[in-house]
Amino acid sequence: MAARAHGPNILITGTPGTGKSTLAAELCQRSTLNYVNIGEVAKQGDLYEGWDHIYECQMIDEDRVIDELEEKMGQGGNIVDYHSCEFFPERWFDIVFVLRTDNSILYDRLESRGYTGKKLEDNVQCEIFQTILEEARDSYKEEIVHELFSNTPEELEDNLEKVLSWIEHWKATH
Ligand code: DAT
Repeated sequence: MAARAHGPNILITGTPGTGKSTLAAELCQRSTLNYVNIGEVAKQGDLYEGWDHIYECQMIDEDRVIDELEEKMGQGGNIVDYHSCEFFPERWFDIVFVLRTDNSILYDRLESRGYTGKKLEDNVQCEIFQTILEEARDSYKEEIVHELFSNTPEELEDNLEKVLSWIEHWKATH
């Protein structure tokens, strides 16, 4: 099959709670692209390499996740959602969106998700220090990395329209 026969591959990344899965799921509803939630891929294939005692969660086995997705990503047409971005092969993505949320809004979202203590504080710090944005800029060509603000339903709608028009443009030019 020709490379990217099913369309472009898009990475949606950002601190937990910035709205990645909300945006990615809605984009998949409104386009022909396929939703790839890395947390779900790891869960379905039991692709873990141990327990993280600090954050009390499974640690995903990055190499096995990459092997699992390699063929699908080669075909194209995927929207990948994950809160980290440096371990993916750079060649996988045609564009990278980094979602950003104001600290106080993010704090409330994570608290209502049940995050407390260190997990809550560290995730808010991660957003304050723009950790994921810098990781994306270090890992991918600068011109394909775009920051999107995701504080309000209006911004969510703007982001949907921006990404959908980028997808249409990609399809018209490939
Ligand atoms: P993530 O997948 O990055 O962890 P999410 O999509 O689960 O984040 O969103 C976290 C919560 O915030 C969820 O209750 C939906 C809400 N949300 C997401 N984007 C939003 C936006 N732009 N405006 C208001 N609420 C939003």
